Amino acid sequence: MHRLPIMVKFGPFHKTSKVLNFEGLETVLTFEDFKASLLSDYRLAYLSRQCSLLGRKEVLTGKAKFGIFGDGKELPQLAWSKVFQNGDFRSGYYRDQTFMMAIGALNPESFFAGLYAHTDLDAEPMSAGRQMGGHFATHSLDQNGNWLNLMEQKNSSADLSPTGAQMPKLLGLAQASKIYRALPEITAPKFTEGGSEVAWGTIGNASTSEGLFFETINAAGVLQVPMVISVWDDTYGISVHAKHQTTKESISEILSGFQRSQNNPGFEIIQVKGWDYPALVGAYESASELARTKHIPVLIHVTELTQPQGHSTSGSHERYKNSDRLSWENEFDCLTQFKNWLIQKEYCTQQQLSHVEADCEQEVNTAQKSAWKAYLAPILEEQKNLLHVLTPLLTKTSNKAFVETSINTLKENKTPIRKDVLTTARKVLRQCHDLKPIDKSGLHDWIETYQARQFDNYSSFLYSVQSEQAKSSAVVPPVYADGTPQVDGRVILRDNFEALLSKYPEVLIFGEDAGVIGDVNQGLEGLQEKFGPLRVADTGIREASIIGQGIGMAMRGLRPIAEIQYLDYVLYGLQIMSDDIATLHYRTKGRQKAPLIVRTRGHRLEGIWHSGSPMGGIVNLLRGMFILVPRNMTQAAGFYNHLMLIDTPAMVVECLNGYRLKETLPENLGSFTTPFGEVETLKSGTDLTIVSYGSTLRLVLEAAQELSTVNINVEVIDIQSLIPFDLNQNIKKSVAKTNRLLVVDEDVPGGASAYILDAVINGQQAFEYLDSAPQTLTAKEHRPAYSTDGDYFSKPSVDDIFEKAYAIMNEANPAQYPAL
Ligand SMILES: Cc1ncc(C[n+]2csc(CCOP(=O)(O)OP(=O)(O)O)c2C)c(N)n1
Ligand SMILES: [Mg+2]
Repeated sequence: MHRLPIMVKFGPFHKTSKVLNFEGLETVLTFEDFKASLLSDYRLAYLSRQCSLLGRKEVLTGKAKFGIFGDGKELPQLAWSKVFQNGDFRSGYYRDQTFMMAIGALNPESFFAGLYAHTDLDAEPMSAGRQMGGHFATHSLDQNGNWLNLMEQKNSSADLSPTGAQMPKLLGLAQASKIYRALPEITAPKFTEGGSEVAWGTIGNASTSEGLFFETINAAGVLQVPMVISVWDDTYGISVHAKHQTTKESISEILSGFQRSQNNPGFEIIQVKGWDYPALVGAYESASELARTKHIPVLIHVTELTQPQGHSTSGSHERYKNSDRLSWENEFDCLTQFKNWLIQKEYCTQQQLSHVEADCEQEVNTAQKSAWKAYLAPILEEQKNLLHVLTPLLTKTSNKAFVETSINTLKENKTPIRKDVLTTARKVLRQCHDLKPIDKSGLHDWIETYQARQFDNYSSFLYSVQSEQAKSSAVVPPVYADGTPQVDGRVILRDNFEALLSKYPEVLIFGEDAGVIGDVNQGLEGLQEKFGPLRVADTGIREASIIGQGIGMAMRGLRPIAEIQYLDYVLYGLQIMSDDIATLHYRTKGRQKAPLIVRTRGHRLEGIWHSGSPMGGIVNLLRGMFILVPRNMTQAAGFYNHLMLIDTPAMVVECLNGYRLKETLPENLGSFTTPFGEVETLKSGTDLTIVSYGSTLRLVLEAAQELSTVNINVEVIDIQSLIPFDLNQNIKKSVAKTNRLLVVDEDVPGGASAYILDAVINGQQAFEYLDSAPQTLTAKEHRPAYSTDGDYFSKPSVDDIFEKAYAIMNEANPAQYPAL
């Protein structure tokens, strides 16, 4: 679609006027061009509106499952799109279809493809049908997972449904510009040109009630990053009025304390009515200018917006809006107001606009039909193929009547979905249970092939290609010089981080107390002095947006290491890791990534909030990330080095009680690697396999020592890497030797121990080698109590491990191991 540059200033129009085009160059626009640009804006707004209207019908008539649209928010998005430049990023939510159309990333046909969940990425580039319609994205990666040149395109990070979840990454997307501007030694032509890229956020008025919003706003003010956040204010959050959402019912009013002043940096806060085209264009121009040139964050509160069709297809807004409100929404619909303004100013005639409207209606109808046909075509083909396989069975089976019904039901289905197809195949297989294997092998094969193909459609790309390759890549062991001294574990980490910061200019480490004092355990001691306050940085106490900084910067080519001070406080960042990072590669079918490393420390130390080990929750919520649990700092450093070579987001949990334990300092800092998904046997044995990880391993080894005094020879295995988990199945090999298994874990019962047991017993099929019931030894259900006695009575102890292992042996051979 041809769209013309914008006017710098609105006012009386002279024969020619100065304008700013998309590249920021001044050009001259004639009055005719200017009018044409207005008409083209009206056209796009109207086109987008028609998509919303027809979209709702498609859901209500059953062709699509759910619809949430951008009607009522068209005008501000047009104004925004005029100042959005190549290299810029959007982090928004489901109302932004007009903007996505304006930057050329969405058209009516792909809009409908998204509504129908078309699984072809060419037809549905946002997510290949994995996300609901209205969840937008552009591609940052090519089909092989390599970065595209983000400076040659307009970018949108992939949307999320949880309200406010677009905020944390927005901070990082904006901060990347600040880093690139301040550190020109980072060569990143695909991501920046002198840090002039703006990160643009959008959020609904009600969603500003979320903590993530306030946390991000405050952090952006502190960091002074080029972030422009637009609040689309339609007074409601589904049915809930602003009076229940926002103090004084106005987000810009309550945030007015953030307004910058002459001497005090802060936000620029702009309030503008969502139906006032010239005011909107002016607001976005000045926001862009401030953010782009001066890195000043801006909040644009766009008020008086409407929802012509209510919130979504799930309900009707007549239930909660009174007739006054509904008639006001009618009158102040931004499209209506824009049209009135165009006519009143004599920029367009009624006739011109009617013509455009008729055109758009036709275009949208045609696009819908074509998208539906394209969505359905492969499934109709699959249906046809299956019917070919099924029909011959009729002459063979004794259940002909049932099979015939199944076949006819499928045949008569003119709009099948894949579930209809596969479920018929599986049902007929059951109905043909009387047939010999040879007679139904065709159907068997068809089902197998079909299911395998659907893996690509619905389950692929949870992890990147690189991360798959890394699982089998060669490991670089640590090298030790003769007579190398033993040092505190934290020194190994510190010196290794120093090596990484020197080797990779794009590495940044930040977190609470990470800067000046070099983290609470001195693993970054002296590194801020050496590498500067941007590369080794203190942050506010705000875990979710620390993660967000990491996500956004990783999406723009940097290699952030975000530090969460303690494992117990990962919970504050867990939601956004789970919703955003862990799903990003999957939800874009491999077209976006955020190779963020989350560094934290935990396991047993002291008290309820400094010795938690909620690893079960973490492994369950963070599928899509690597979860690494090194037992010492050399293993941890090796993981950091290894992660730098791949693009998978990961969390590394250092042992909180291991920083002062002595380890030998390797020579090849920054380059030795700890393998992913590989266990390490710390002690070999023949009677019982004990698997564990992290801090608990030391207790296991101590117990193993004592067990040997009563002739129990246990094999001790360090899992090291919970995700990926023991790819070579070495635990199973150990169990094949010992025939007994004990999982020792300091998480709650049914936490990480259940994950481990499932992986070994079901995943590795180790049950066939077991002579004793597989056992787990875990912490108590409650959080660990304070002090040494609290630890002893809350977490597994050497005594507990000894007794549990002994009991297993006693049960197996009471004569040799009489009850204690
Ligand atoms: C964390 C979370 N809570 C609840 C919801 C359900 N939900 C979806 S949209 C919405 C209202 C959002 O209103 P607002 O932010 O004003 O945006 P609008 O839809 O009005 O544009 C709610 C409650 C959600 N998606 N995520
Ligand atoms: Mg709202």
